[in-house]
Amino acid sequence: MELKLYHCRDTRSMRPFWTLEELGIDYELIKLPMWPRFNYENYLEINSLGTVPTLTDGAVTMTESAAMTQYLVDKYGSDSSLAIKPDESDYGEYLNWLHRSDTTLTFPQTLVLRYSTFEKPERLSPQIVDDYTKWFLSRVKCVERALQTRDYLCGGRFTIADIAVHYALYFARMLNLDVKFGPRTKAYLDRLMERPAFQRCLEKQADMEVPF
Ligand SMILES: N[C@@H](CCC(=O)N[C@@H](CS)C(=O)NCC(=O)O)C(=O)O
Repeated sequence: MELKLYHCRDTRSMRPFWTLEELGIDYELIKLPMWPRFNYENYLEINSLGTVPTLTDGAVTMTESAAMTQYLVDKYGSDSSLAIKPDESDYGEYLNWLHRSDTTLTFPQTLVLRYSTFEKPERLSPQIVDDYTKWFLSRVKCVERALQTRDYLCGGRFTIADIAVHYALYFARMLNLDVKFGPRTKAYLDRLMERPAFQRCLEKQADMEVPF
C-alpha cells in the first residue's frame, strides 16, 4: 500500500489518521510504541526527527501533522468538502487555523506535559507548567471567539481546520486543561468527537499503549 501512517496512540498523528478515515481511502496504519519509538525498525531512517506522525506516500515523506491533512485532502480528496479552495472567501482563515493548530495551540501544551510529567524529578518545573498553561489558555480563547458566530471554524462546514485544531483541544483534555475552556469550545470538542470517522480512529487504536 502506498500511503503509510506511523502512529502513536492519542498523539498528533490523530490529525492525519482522522483525515484518512474521513476520506475513506486505503492506507496502512503502522502502530508504534511511544517509548522508545527509535527502536522500531529503523524509524530514524524514515523520520530523522524521531517524532510522530510520519506519513509516507511512495517517495514522499512528511513529518508535520497539519501539513499532512492538507496534503491528503488536496491530493486524494479533490471533491471533498474537507478542504477550502483558494477561490473561497475563507481560504486565508483556513490556512491560518491549520498553522495555528500546532504552532500556537499545541506547542505550549507540550511544555506543560514535559515539565509536569516526562522530565526527571529534579528537572520538573511547576514554573514552566504554570507559565505555559496560562499561555495556552489565553491563546485558546480564539476558538471560543470564533464559535460565537459559527459551528465550525471556517467555510461554514467541517474541514481539516477543525481536525487540526481538534487535536489541540483533545490534548488539553488529556492534560485536564479543558476545565478552563469556554462552553462553546467544550461543546465543539464533544461534537467533533462524535463523528463516525473519529470514532473509528479510537477503535483502531484501542489496543495500543497509552502514551502518558
Ligand atoms: N510539529 C510536529 C510535531 C511532532 C511531535 O512533536 N510529535 C510528538 C508526539 S505528539 C513527538 O513525537 N514527541 C516526541 C519527541 O519529540 O521526541 C507535528 O505537528 O507533527
